[in-house]
Amino acid sequence: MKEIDITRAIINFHFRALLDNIQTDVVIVGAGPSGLVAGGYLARDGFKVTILEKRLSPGGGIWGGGMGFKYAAVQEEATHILQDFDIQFEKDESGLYIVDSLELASGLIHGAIQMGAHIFNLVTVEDLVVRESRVVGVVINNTFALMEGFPIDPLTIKAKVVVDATGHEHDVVATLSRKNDVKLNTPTGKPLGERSLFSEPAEKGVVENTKEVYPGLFVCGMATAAVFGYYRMGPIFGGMLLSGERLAKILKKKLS
Ligand code: 48F
Repeated sequence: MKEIDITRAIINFHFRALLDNIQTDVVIVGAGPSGLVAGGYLARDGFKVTILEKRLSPGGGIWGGGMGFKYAAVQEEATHILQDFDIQFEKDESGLYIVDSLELASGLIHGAIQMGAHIFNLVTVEDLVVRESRVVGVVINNTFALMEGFPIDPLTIKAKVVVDATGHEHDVVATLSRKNDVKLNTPTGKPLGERSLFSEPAEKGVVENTKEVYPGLFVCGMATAAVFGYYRMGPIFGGMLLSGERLAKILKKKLS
């Protein structure tokens, strides 16, 4: 075993994967529950899916359950998604289903990769490529470079559609709106901002508002609440999973 062989193999595999993804069908920004579900289902249906995650660990807001207590709740309507990703759950006396948040995070990551999605961690989407009033790609940089504030120019990925799955931050839509004179598909043409916690309508709102917010740019998961002015819901994850599933159906129709 030679050290140089380890190094060569890692560099070869990484850059082969990266080169294979610089032109893709769907870029999903953010590897939280909604992005992972959408990415997994789309990849399983044969689309090329590239998920970009700025942190070291994909999984977004799943890992901490509620307040660091490692369980999360899921409604019955979403348990078929848990089954698709081979994640165990248990019925609570309230009628809700409870999952171990560590299994939920790792199961969604593993499932999405097994279904064929490509996840790149430590990659931050810092901007978009917009041509003729349409989002046609993302501008990416190394997370550490951005954290340190180094003056390093970014690279780009070309995509048929881009998805903002960045959660509360709604980073992609916020950047599009801030940097360009664009009118979003919202009542004011701008992101409306998230409202305080109200679980039941929040869970419905997140699924209903999974849609195209600007030509070529879709929104799913918690980012929908921030963009369309809905409530947050706390550690109940059915809405996130169903939002990812709904997005996959919408994009499958659009891209087919
Ligand atoms: O927040 P997050 O888990 O997104 P989600 O799918 O799920 C929300 C729930 O976790 C929870 C909730 C549920 O009941 O309220 O909050 O809507 O994951 C979003 C991911 O996007 C990454 C971020 O690190 C996180 O892992 N992210 C955010 N901005 C960027 C990004 C960016 N500019 N580039 C790349 N990744």
